[in-house]
Amino acid sequence: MPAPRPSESAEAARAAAQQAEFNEKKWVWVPDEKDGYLAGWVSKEEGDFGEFRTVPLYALSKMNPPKFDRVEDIADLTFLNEASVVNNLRLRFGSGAIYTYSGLFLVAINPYQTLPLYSDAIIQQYRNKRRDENPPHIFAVAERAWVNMGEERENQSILITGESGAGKTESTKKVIQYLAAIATDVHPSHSRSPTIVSTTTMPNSGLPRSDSFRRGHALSSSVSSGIGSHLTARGRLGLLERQILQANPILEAFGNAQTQRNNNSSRFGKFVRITFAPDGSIAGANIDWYLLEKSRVVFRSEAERSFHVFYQLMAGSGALKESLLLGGGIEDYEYLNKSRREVDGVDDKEEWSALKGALDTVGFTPAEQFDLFRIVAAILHIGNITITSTRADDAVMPDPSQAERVCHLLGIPVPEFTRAVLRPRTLAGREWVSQARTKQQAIVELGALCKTLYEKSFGALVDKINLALDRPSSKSTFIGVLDIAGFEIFEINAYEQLLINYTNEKLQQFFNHHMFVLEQEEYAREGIKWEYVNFGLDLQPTIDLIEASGSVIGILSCLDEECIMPRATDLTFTNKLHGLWVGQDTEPRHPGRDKYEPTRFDQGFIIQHYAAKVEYRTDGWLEKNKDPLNDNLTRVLAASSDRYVASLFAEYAEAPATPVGPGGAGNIFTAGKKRAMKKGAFRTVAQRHKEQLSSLMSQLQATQPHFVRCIVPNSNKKPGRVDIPLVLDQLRCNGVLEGIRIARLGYPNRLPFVEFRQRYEVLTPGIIPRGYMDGREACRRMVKSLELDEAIYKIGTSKIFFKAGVLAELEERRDMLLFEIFSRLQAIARMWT
Ligand code: AD9
Ligand code: MG
Repeated sequence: MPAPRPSESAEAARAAAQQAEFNEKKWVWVPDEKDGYLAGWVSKEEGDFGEFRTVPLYALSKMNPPKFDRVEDIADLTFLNEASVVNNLRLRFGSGAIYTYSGLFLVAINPYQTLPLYSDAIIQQYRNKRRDENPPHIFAVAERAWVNMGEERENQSILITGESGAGKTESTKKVIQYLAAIATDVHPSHSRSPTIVSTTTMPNSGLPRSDSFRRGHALSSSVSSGIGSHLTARGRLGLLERQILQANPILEAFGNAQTQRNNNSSRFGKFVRITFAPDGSIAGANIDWYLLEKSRVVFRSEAERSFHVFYQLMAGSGALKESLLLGGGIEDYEYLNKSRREVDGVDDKEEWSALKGALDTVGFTPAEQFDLFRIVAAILHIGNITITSTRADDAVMPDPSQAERVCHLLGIPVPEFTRAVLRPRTLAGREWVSQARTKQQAIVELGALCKTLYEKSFGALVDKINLALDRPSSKSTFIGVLDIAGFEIFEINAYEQLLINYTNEKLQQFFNHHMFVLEQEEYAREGIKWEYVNFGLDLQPTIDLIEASGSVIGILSCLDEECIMPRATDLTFTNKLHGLWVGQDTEPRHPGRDKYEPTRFDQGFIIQHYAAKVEYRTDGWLEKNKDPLNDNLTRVLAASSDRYVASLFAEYAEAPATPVGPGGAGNIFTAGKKRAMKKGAFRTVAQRHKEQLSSLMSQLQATQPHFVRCIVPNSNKKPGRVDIPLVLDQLRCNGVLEGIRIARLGYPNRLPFVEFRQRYEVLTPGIIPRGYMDGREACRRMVKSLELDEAIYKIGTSKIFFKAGVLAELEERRDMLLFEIFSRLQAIARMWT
């Protein structure tokens, strides 16, 4: 063995001492209710425990030797158990390392403080570098996506999930800022340095794609400015890049709100695709959105706010408010004054200016901006309409002035609006009749109108952004960033949770399948035989249970059916579900049958998801799924004299009135199956979501995916605190532990032959002769001499693969040996001094 250099030997001695100390006991992780896991050692495996804690052996997990402390990739741990994973994350987080890899995942823990991790210098540090050349970082993920896209000419996706407040939207912004910064470096017209211009304007049509990307990399060192607003201020970014960055504050104003968990919570999911021209410069962007929580405009808990834009507008320009008839302040509007009005540390007036600036940059004309705010104002006015009732319980609007404001803003006639709300016309048999609504019905109707107005206007807003930014071309490729709510388990789980969890089940299946394919490729490359099971398919039964339609039915299609049944209720729906899957002779062929259970007390059911069993309560599902708006109202709006309002309801323009069903005034769901559906219109929430999700999935399937998992460290938004049980729950829900489970099915630890030999040859002295020896043969001789069981390793063509835990044992043997050697050296040294 060659003599180690002094600093190396000091380091090695310390490591060896740590390891030796570690070796003295049998260290384990002991489950603990409060802290998740406690470090402990086994004093006795049986018998009298005295004051020690007694735990069954199966509850213990093995601890990794100290060499594995703070590893950058959790997959490198030799004992892959929950406790070790969470301990590693905790140790790293404690030393400011918020990012950690876990195989294919990047785990990001929200620091709840500004860290110096995103400066331009750091961007440069990640430029053109492989994952293992830098500490884990969101920039490394963006960089890899960018390089892969260039080299392999394949679209890329970055899938970011996590629970509310975990940092998904911040991560998304970091990715986009990184891409905008590096793509600007390659864009000739954006560069001011003459050397860059002369180099990048060289014709590059003859070059392979990767070369033109590389060129950008090589030149990027001359760039010294920051990202985001920095760059914008200095004019480094081109208009398109600025527009892309500025699309975000617009989306956040209209789609985000203060909630108890996050002061800037996204109340919708989004998939943002940044498209790149063949030279690596940004060619455009496109945004798809999912599941906007539109009910927030009408109601939310007292501690939360409506969407930011309401408060920004109220803090905004007086002249505009005047033309929107918005007198007074927040306290004067029913839809705002019942809950929180301010967010700590946020100045709505400043945000208003930022929003206006962003709308200008993206290219909204003053008239288009007015349209957006007109809808916001109309909603506030609708909220202030007073409805009372007559003695016969018919709804009336005692003060017409409020409806007049609404109608003025929406460009519709007051009598027709009032009639549509109070006494809509419906077909009863062959007769058209006006049916009076009760006060409660009319209030609900107005609320539904506000939700629809807001959602449609949000859709139009995104369409407009896309029109400004999207320049599709057959030659461009994209990097898509998905920012979508992660798996949710609340005290009470409603329809919204089912849709979110269904989405996450599909995304997890996508991950599992992707990991399976990569693992399979790796084993095949290394010529290793292994019994494959496609872990991606594990989740299919649960997915089928939710989404199946056709010969076997799923929960969502059952709900759709129930929505057009006369006299159906949430209870009849729930019973129908039980009828399908509970009991002896029910749908035995249904693949998802085992994943379904009835609840014992409440009206609901339980689904076995990959993350956990989740109990859903079915109150209100029929209404939520129908999302009904009475078609008297939609027709009035479709005929609005205002072009914007009319365009929002264009799909209802020609709709014939429908016969009344037992459910109330006409909407398509009470009309039975007779009515021909117009394509694009009148779909249930379930249908729309299934379609959107399947379009998202097929886009993702055509990309090379990258996975980011955001974690919220504590429930108090405090820096530096880690609530271990909370983190563990998230690791279970976000698929990190699932990924580890899958890794363990194979041979998770792998070392190139050279590395294996370098590190462990000391354990097999004299086995490998001096001079050259083939790496594979050397490994083969070493494992033989180490007497490793053939079941726990595989030798590939360039790497050796191990089952979990094998490396820990080799480490232990190695460090014991080294410790002995160092002790002896120390003794000798003492003799000489
Ligand atoms: V929600 O599902 O939209 O409610 P997100 O998107 O997961 O949620 P968000 O990105 O909005 O959470 O982060 C919440 C807050 O955490 C931010 O407003 C920041 O104050 C804080 N945060 C998140 N990530 C970082 C970070 N990398 N550095 C500093 C951060 N602060
Ligand atoms: Mg968010």
